[in-house]
Amino acid sequence: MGWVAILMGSEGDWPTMQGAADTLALLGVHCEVRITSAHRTPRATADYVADAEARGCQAFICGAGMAAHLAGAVAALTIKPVIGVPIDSGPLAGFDALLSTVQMPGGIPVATVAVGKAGAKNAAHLASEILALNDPLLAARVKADREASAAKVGEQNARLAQQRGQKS
Ligand code: RP5
Repeated sequence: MGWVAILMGSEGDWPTMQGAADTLALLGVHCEVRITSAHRTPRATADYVADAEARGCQAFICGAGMAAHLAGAVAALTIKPVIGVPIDSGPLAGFDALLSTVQMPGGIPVATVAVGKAGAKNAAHLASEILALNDPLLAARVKADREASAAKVGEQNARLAQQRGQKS
């Protein structure tokens, strides 16, 4: 079965990126997590991408803040899907990271998700959906997770209706 690499530029990104690891675990997708920087450790980043690809990595999730070039640098090195998570770690609250991650030149795509924790979670969902294209058991788990998420909304609606004494 394929697996996913979660990369981030600094240990300060982990509280955000942990959501991606937790979501992959929930969906039964194996992942490796590494701190590696496009700017501070460019050669180690390139070496890791080559090694991960050789070991069967199917998608890369890259989180970075500020001048967030990690996802783009990884995308330049692989034709596996790369998902970028902009992180709000700098004084510009993630807007800098969003633009740095999303504004890739044509031909080198980075699938960019929302800034911060929702983005990290969605990166894991998107990676799982990509792997599920060739894995029916994973596809069933992804579908079950969607259904559980919808059921939660239904429960919230019923609870609110009960509090307000109205029909749900
Ligand atoms: C980026 O710069 C990292 O992804 C991090 O979000 C930000 C700040 O890193 P530190 O200076 O805190 O290590 O490269």
